[in-house]
Amino acid sequence: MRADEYIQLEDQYGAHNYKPLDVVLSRGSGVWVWDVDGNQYMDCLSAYSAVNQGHCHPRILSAMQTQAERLTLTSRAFRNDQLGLLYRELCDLTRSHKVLPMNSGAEAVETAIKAVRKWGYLVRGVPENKAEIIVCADNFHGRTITIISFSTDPTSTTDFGPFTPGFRVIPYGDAQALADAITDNTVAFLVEPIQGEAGVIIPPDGYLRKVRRICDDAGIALILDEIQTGLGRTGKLLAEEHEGIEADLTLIGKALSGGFYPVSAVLSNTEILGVLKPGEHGSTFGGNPLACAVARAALRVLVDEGLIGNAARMGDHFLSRLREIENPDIREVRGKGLLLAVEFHPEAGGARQYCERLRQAGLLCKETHHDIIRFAPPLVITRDQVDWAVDRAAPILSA
Ligand code: IF1
Repeated sequence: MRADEYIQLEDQYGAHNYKPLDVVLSRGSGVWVWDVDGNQYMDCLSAYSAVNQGHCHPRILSAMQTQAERLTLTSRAFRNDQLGLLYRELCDLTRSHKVLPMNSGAEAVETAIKAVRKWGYLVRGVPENKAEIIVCADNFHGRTITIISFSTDPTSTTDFGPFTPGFRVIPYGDAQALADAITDNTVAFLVEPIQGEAGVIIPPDGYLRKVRRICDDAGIALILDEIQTGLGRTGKLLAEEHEGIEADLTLIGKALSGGFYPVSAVLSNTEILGVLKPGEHGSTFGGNPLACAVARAALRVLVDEGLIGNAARMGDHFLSRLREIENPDIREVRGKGLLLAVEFHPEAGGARQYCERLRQAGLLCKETHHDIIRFAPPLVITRDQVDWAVDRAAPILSA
């Protein structure tokens, strides 16, 4: 079939809840993907940081194939020989005490919301149904009704009401606003260390340290959503490490499977996840042996292949080269590790036009919030590949 035939099928039979670039991909390896016509592209989105280990990583593929031939799904009504091993390896790697495995990132967020609410009622004595969670404007934590209930993006919320109560929105990056918003019914603060979807919004230095201290002083839980910033993306295993803090609940997903399988998890100290008793929460596929085997391999690849340090080094190089681009239409070039963004002034006509031209040059990028292009290649990228990317992007971003 030709590319236009694949596109026609998607448009005819699929809901139009996305507006993708009209590139029909059929193969991937490392930082590269190929379309059905054999054209090669560098993937500068990494499936929104789910393919940090590079496309179709052979070690993860092998782990998936081996496990798939042995045992894929048992439900949590029984135990399996992969879950405990993943728990221990995740806790050792992240200095966590407890893990609750789920599938999508949104399910991890929902799990954290349920856990901190219950913890608030049982441990902090918050009156029933009065628990409040503080979140930030311009957040992105997923697409479920409860999660969009605290979104400030009309595209995510319009015509989807009624919404779940119990959330309070404050400005991102403003620690004093957090302190001012806490009430006796507050149980947690949920925040991204860097706001990905909002356009790689990096908070002021020290923000997370201040937030950690405010949560400690008020006795509320700090929930860090590291579903996009975690697992090496910002040049540390977890973005919280840039400020030397530890969250009470840490949410991970996406690259936890290297893009092979939906796997997410809530990492926590014992006290908070410990409030959940048998039968109170779960999921058919949560913690299944195939997901666990894939996740164990994905974590091993991150560590064994030095992808975290590589993300820091290649990110610095990528950022410094992008900052050499001279174009008065560019408002800012920013990033941490390999989570980078180029923001244009609104008068420049939007980032989509650049993404279309970057695609013609062999780079697959995605615009966000109209004026921002995200550059987030797989963490396996080499210096030569960064130079390959910028050599092609610079003339386009300069014009
Ligand atoms: C889409 C955005 C990114 C996330 C953070 C939780 C989740 C996500 C920080 C939920 C998911 C994905 C969702 C995907 C596109 C992508 C995205 F553009 F939507 F906002 F990355 F920025 N926390 N982000 O980034 O995880 O349930 O999707 O597994 O909805 O189109 P999920």
